[in-house]
Amino acid sequence: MSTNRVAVVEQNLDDYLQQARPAARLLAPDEPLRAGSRLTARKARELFEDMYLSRALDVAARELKRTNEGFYTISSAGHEHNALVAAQLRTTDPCFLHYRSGAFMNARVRMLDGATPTFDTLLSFTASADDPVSRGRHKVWGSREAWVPPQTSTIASHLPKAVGAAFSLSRARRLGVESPLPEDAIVLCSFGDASANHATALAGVNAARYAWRRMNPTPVLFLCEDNHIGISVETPSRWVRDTFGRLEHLRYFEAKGELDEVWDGIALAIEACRTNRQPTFLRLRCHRLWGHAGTDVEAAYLSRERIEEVESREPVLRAAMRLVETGAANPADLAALVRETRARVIAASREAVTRPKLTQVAEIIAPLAPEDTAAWRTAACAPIDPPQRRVIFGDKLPEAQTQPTRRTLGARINDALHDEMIRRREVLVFGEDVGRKGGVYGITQFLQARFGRARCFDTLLDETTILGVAQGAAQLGLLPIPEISYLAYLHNAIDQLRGEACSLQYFSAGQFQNPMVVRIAGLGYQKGFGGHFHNDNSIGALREIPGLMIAVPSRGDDAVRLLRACLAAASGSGRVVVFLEPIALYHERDLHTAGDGLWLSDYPVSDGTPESALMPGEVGVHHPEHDQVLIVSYANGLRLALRAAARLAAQGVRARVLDLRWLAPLPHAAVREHADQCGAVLVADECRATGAGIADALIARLAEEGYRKPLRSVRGVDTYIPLGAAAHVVMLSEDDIVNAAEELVR
Ligand SMILES: Cc1ncc(C[n+]2csc(CCOP(=O)(O)OP(=O)(O)O)c2C)c(N)n1
Repeated sequence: MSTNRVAVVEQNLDDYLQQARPAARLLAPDEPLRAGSRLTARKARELFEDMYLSRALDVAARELKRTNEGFYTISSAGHEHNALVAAQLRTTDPCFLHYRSGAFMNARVRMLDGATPTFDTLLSFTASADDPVSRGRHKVWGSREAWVPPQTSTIASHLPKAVGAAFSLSRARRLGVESPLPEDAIVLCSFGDASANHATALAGVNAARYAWRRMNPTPVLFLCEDNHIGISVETPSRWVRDTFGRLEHLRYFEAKGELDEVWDGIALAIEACRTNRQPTFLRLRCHRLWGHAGTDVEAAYLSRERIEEVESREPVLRAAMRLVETGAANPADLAALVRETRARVIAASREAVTRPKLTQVAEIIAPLAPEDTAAWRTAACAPIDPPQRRVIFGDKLPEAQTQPTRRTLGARINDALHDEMIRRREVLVFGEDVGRKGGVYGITQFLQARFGRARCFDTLLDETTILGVAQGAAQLGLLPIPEISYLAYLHNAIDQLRGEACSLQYFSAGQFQNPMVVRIAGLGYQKGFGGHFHNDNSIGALREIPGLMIAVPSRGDDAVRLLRACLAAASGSGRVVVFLEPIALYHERDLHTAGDGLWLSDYPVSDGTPESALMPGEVGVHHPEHDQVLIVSYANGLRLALRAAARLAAQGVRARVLDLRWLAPLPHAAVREHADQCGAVLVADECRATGAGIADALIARLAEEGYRKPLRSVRGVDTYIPLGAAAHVVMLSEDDIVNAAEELVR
């Protein structure tokens, strides 16, 4: 068997077009291919152009790989019928795409003036900095003008955000948030048949059905491009239909057969989705040509007969046959089109390889973490409309002077959420139990009653969905504050932050954003729930995510000012921010002795002064007059460190305490400044020894910068947190801090 199946498939098309006889009568441009079909001859010829262009680009991709000038060979060959979907959507229907979407994109950008899909695609294959989507960072299918947020070749991870976008179409409108999309827009999300089994895909479909069941318009069209195989593993026959074809709250359609039949099948699905605003599933029969990617030798797991059978059914050849047989085109014209397309693609690929590549670190990472602290501060500190505050807070303004105002961390976060929802009408607060109950710890209390169910609502029990919905909502102009009720619950869903939310600006060169502030209740020491899962002192998985910002308040007044900065960074620069709340301090009132009330705080009003917010790098300093040892900490560790400092003072050791407040980016400059003013540095890192990297990072930085004074760290033990008293054996303690500080100064 010839190992070059690319050449075989190309030859099959050429052979057919050479020997085919024109139909007895050519169709007029507006005539349908078959009586009753909605596909006209003109449209069918356009589709063939888009489909064959995709094929020629796939051929070029393999040639570029062979000459080591191109870097991507996951092809669209055999999936070209997806062009028929694109051609029946509008460019104002957002699309989250499968990686085999070459023909889809050609048909979609055809609707835009001046689009250059051939060259754009070649620039992306060759990882050129001129690639208009990712600017050389990855091969992605995407387009700002055509509303296609880029996806890398991840599988299934885009379904939840597509559902979030569909859900948010009407939600944004209802809240008066300006929408660039028309009222009857729908959201398309495509994926493969093997990917349809992925937990994230099932989460997406489930979330869409659930949202619809709860009477939320959710016009998402799930397009399953079913080629019956995932890399080498065959999908059982009828699996997709068996799995998705009989679900309540999901309309199900199939499209297969000849070009015009596929067209008409797709039309029904799109129409149903657009008209009913209901989640809709469309199975599109596809055939995968040439293996999973250029590196995959299909012959290793598929028989020759099977490969040839697929080649005989492939959609470009079938489309050519259908066009010729129906008289929509004559074979000579199609042959000329094929020849001309091949020549054009080859010429463009020669040009593409000469285009610049990314070479500088600064250039590569520029869109990863855009920062504009001056603008963030202005936005974060601006006064909030007094009449609106009076409506929401009544006579109980959080800063009211007429009564004792000092309140706990939890209460202050709640106050700040109120203020931010007043300030920004696009803010949504959602998660498990945040609505009617007001959160497990009461942090979102009253928000639903005061701002309505459209702005503060309970979600289904799935963190992947929560973070997916946040992304979709954010892409449509809303500013989500999703809540993850416990830090340990994040881990089943962290790909939504790591692989998706934080990578969007990077892979779209800043053209798409999904700003959000994810509130996560976490860390150890809490008295209500013991044991692992509700106590989790490990944040390494967050700290390593490129571009993610992490703020960690420990006191109420700080929390208010940090939350403002987080929202301003999200809103102003599209940043994804985690606001990590130490559960054990939510309702803490005291610092040293019962009843001292030193962990309560007043409410810092947003009054236009720069102190109304705390930007990255702005640390908290306690006992600045002390200089014997600097104790650097955060969250629960701050409270332990302050208590330890008091004990140390009684023993004549003068400890200054620095609260990091931001764990990403870490405030290295501020730490260095105070370290220089003190005789030693002790990092009190409440996370387990390898679970945060805070102590590692700070000490390494000081050491590398030539800090010559004594350095030490104390940390939690590397273990899950056990139940009961055993927890205190493995978590960082006040004694650990006191002992280490004493040793340091001795
Ligand atoms: C989370 C994850 N697991 C596994 C993979 C590896 N992988 C990439 S594509 C693929 C097969 C997908 O098959 P299917 O969904 O049928 O799409 P097709 O490639 O056939 O179009 C696999 C297993 C991946 N990219 N991501």
